[in-house]
This record gives sequence, C-alpha cells and structure tokens, in this order.
Amino acid sequence: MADQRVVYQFPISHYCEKTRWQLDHKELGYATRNLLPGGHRLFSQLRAGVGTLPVLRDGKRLIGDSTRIAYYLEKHYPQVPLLPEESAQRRQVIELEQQFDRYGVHVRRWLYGQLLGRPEVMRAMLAPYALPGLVKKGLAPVIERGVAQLYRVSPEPVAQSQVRLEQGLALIESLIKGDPARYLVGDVLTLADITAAALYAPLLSPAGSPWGFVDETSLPRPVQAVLQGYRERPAGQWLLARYRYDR
Ligand SMILES: N[C@@H](CCC(=O)N[C@@H](CS)C(=O)NCC(=O)O)C(=O)O
Repeated sequence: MADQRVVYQFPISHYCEKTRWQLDHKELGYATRNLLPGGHRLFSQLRAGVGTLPVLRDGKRLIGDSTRIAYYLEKHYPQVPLLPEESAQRRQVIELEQQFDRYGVHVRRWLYGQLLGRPEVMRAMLAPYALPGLVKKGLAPVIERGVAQLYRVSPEPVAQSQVRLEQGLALIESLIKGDPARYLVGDVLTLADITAAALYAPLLSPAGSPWGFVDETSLPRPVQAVLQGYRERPAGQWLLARYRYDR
C-alpha cells in the first residue's frame, strides 16, 4: 500500500533517487518524506541504524541504505526483477552496484566542489521544508559548512574525486562498448544501470531528475567545458538515454 511505504529522503540526494527509481520501476507506490539535513540522523539512526538517507519504511519495517533497500525490494517484490537469473550476470550486477555506489561519493564531492557557495544550491536543498525564510537563511551557511566537512569538499579530495568519477564513466563505456543504447549487463535494465545512472545523474541534470537548479551557463567556463564533455561522451549519452527510456 502506497501510504504504508515511505521513502525518507533529501529530494536532491542521488542515493534517494536510486531508491525512488527502483520503486518506480517495480510500480510500487510510495510517499516521500523530506527530512531536514542534520536532524535526519535522529530518525535514521534510531529507526534504521544508519546515519544516511534514504531510509525506506515498508509497513512496519524500516530499512536504511540504498543497497540494503535494493536487495530487500528484490526479495520481497520480485516483479520486474532487476537482478538477472543467470548466475554470472547476477554476480556482475551485484559487483557493479557496489562499484557505482562508491563512484557516487566522488560524483557528489566533485560537484559540490564546483557548486558549494552558490545560493541556488542551498535554496534547492531547503526549498521543500516549510520553514520561515529567516530560519532558512540562518540554516543555509550551517548546512553548507556541514556538507563541506562531511563530504570532504576541499581542493585536493575534489581533484582526486574527478579522477575517480571519470574512471566510472570509462567503466560504463567499456560495458556498453561505446554504444549508449546498450545496458550495462545483458539486454535489459538491471540494478547496475539504475545505480550508475542515478548516481551520475547530478552531473547532467537529465529531464525528469531533481537537479538542474543551477544555470550551467553561469558556471566558470572550464567547469562548463568539463560538464559538456561528460554530456557528449558515450557514458553521458547513455545516462541521458536511460533517463529518457527507462526512468
Ligand atoms: N551508502 C548509503 C549512502 C547514502 C548517502 O550518502 N546519503 C547522503 C545523502 S546523498 C546522506 O544521507 N548524507 C547525510 C549524512 O551522511 O549525514 C546509501 O547507499 O544509502
């Protein structure tokens, strides 16, 4: 029942997007509840034993972490499966889900490295919460500092994260053999595709995704060029195709 299933989320979190996508793919109804960054831990730690979002409530059960949620959903809602039956392919999907989850950390750090400090980022982050304007104004710099600290958004780690995220793009390209129409494993969408596409999506803000609140043309030229390069290469085209055809 949709009202018994709730995704506790930050709307612009790419890990939350991964969980929403999986639920949507399985046509499982759900409501979303936006938790306030920082305050979310009170709920997530106590109720699901994790410090992060997403947390899924399914009836009486609470499950934290997008990977655990993914396997919970595959087990309890096997319709439209996202894990192949065939064992070699299944192993590959499981491995890729783990790998792209790790690349998601680098996508986030590199992107915050380019965007943190721009007012529209905090505006987008705080938009869903019914708080007085003055409170949001006071919270924004606190959350911004928290984000920078929590995700290690400083020049050296940000530069390293760019190298790492580009390794992930190269991995996508080797799996699809350069063809944006292909899936990562086999001939159908799997958990590997959803994980990779959702976790890289903030770089390209595909239509229908919760990003795109920053006007790319207002970014420094070198950053625009990097993003344009990501969009044009086969991995970027693949990601946009996954959003167009499978999201
Ligand atoms: N491994 C976790 C990572 C989730 C994650 O990093 N979520 C971020 C938002 S993108 C979060 O909750 N950050 C707040 C925090 O760490 O306190 C998952 O797959 O669910």
